[in-house]
Amino acid sequence: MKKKFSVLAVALLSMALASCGGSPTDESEESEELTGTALAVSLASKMTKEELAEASKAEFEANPTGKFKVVGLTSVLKSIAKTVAKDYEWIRYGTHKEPDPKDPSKEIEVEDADSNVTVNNSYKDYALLEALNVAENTYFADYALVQDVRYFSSHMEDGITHNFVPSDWRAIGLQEEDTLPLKGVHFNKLFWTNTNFEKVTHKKLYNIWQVAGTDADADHLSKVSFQDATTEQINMSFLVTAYSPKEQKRIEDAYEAYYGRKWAASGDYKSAGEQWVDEFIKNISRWHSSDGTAMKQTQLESDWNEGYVYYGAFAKMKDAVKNYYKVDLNGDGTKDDDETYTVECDGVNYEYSNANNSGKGTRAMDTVKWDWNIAGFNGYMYCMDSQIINKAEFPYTACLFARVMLEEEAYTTAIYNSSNPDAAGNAANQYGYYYPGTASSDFRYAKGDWTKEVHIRKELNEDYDYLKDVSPILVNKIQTLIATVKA
Ligand SMILES: [Ca+2]
Repeated sequence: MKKKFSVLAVALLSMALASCGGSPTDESEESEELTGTALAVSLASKMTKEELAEASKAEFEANPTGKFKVVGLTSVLKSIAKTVAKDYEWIRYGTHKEPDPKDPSKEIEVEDADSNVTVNNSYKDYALLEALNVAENTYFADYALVQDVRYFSSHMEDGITHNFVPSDWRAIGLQEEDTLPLKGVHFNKLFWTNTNFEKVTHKKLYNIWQVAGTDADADHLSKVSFQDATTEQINMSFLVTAYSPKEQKRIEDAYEAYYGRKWAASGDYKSAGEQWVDEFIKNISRWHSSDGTAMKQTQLESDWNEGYVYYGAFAKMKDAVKNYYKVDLNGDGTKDDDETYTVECDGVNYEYSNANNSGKGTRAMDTVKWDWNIAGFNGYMYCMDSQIINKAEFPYTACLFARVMLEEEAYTTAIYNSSNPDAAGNAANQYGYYYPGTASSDFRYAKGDWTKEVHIRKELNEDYDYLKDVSPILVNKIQTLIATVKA
C-alpha cells in the first residue's frame, strides 16, 4: 500500500516539477530526494570498499560512545562481527564465557565490555521482522540478516529497511539477482528419508509426484512429514513458489515422466504446480513441529522402520551430527550393544552397529538419506539477506558488514566445521549453508554434499520478483487447505 502511495507521490512531484518548467526526474534528482539512511545506503552503494571503510571509521569518530548493532537469526553474525573487527581496527568485538546467571553450572557466551559492536541473534523466526517495524520512525539497530523475501519485501518497499549493493558485486561473483535483496547466506530445505527407507517401502524416492497423487499411483508414498506452512512461513514460500510460472516446466516434465502423459490444465487446476501443491498437502500424514528434531531424532529413534519422507531444513545436519542412538536394529524389541545392521539404499551399502561411535550407537546424521535424484525438484533454496535498517546510527558500517560477509574468507571462518569434514577429512562447509559468491577452487564442501550450483539447479528457488507480488489470496487458499487437512 505504502509503495503505491510513494510511487504516486513521486509521480505527482514530477508533474509539479514539469509544470514549473523543471526537467524530467533523472537519476541525480532522485538521489537528491533521498535522506537519512536511504541516502547513506545509496551513497555507500557507489563507494569502493576502501571508501566504505573510511566512512565507517568516520561514523565511529563522530560517535565514539555509540555501539554498532547487528540483529538476526543466526550465530554466524557473531563470527562475521569478529572478522570485521579483525580487519578494521576502529571496530571492536569479542566474546568470552561466563557462568549463566540462571544456572551457574552452565556457561554462556557474553560480549566483551570494550566491544563497540553488539550482536543480537536470539530472535526466533519472524519475530525479527515484526520487531523491525519500529524502525519506520525510530532507531532499532543498524544491520539485519533476515530471511524470506516474500515476508520482508514490504519492509523494503516501506523504507523500514534499505538494500545495499556493493559497487564491486560482479567481482565478488554475485549475479544481478543476488543483489536485490543482497544475499548473505543461502539455505535450503530438502525432501529426505532415512537409509532404511528403501528396505521398508521397497521404493526409491525419484519423482515429486510420488508425494502427491493417491494410493492408486504406482510408487505412491503416503507417509509424508512436513512442518505446517501456516506457522513455518518459509514452507509457505516454498509452496507458493511451486505456483511460479518459472517453475512449471520442471513440474510438468516430472508429471509426464511419472504418469506417462502430458500434464494438461483442467477445471480443477490452472498449473501443474497448483495441482502438485493441492495433492501434496492432502497427502501429508504428519505435521512435525521441528525440522531439527525430525532429522536428529525422530527418523532414527522412532521412525527407523516407518518409511517416512520428510521435508525440512538441510542445515539441521549440524544437529544430527551430535545425536547418537542405540536402535533395535535386528527388530527383536531389544537395543543390545552387539546388534549390527547392514542395509542397501539407492545402491549404497550402509552398516550400523550399536557398538559404533565408542558405544554411543548410530549417529543420526549417518542415517539421513538426502541425495535422492528426484524428478521435479529436491526442495527449496532460499537466502538470508543483508538489510540496512532505517534510522541506522552506523549505516556505512552496516554496509561494510554486509560487504565483508560476502568475502569467502569471512564466510568460511563462520561456516566451516570440523564435525562435517570434506572427503579428505578437512573442516568443510556445513551442509545446508551455501556461500552466495563464486567459491574458489579450494572451497571445501562436506563429504558427499552437492555444490551450491547443483543445489540451485535441483531445487525450487526463492525469487524476489515473483514472491514480492504473491497474492494474499493464494496464501489464504493454501492455509485453508492445510486447516481442512489437519482438522
Ligand atoms: Ca534388538
